[in-house]
Amino acid sequence: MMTKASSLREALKLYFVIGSVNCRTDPVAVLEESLKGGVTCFQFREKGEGALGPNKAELAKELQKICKRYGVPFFVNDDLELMETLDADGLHIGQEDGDIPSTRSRIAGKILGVSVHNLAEAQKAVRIGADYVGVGPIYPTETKKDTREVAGTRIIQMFRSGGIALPMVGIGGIQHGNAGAVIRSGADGIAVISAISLSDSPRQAAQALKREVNGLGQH
Ligand code: 3NM
Repeated sequence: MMTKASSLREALKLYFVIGSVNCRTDPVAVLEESLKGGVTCFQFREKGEGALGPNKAELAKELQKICKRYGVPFFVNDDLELMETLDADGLHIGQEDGDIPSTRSRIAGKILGVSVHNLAEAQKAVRIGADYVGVGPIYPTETKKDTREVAGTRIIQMFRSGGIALPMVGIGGIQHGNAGAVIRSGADGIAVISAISLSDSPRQAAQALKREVNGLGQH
């Protein structure tokens, strides 16, 4: 498992997030295609209307197996028990997802990602020992209903100039054409749901995003 910040930064470049409700077809196939297209890490986020209940663990296991096959980290959103049961690579939590410091101590040795929306939250994430932060929504999104206000890429610049050096990804409405701006603002990577999961070709969508993240795509 990677622990060094440099390899984590690399792994965060093209961060794909889904649960069953985010896909029009089989999530297992969607994930595998996205990995063929160059996704660098994955988060299982089984949330929202129509999400699976306790049997979500079965789907999570299948998705984890594919990530292992491709050598890509597998993170679990907001479910410490599931993360522990699967011995996943890490956990991602939001500000509303329980006590962050105690979560940190429970998952020593695993990657902890925290969603933050302002400098104070980002500074707190640094203090409690988060390994990376997710910042959003950068752009308007249809995928998550209860987001904060759209922040724009300026929030990433503001975090960086405010001294937040932690590995960082932007999330929310990121797609081909606006992904490069997120990186140029100082993020290490982009986290996306629909740009890949709802694409007719998750593989091609991932490829195009990867090129853009690597500075080879549209500007
Ligand atoms: N978190 P899409 S926005 C899961 O702002 C999530 O913290 C957000 O989906 C935040 O890539 C978001 O389809 C949804 O816009 C991202």
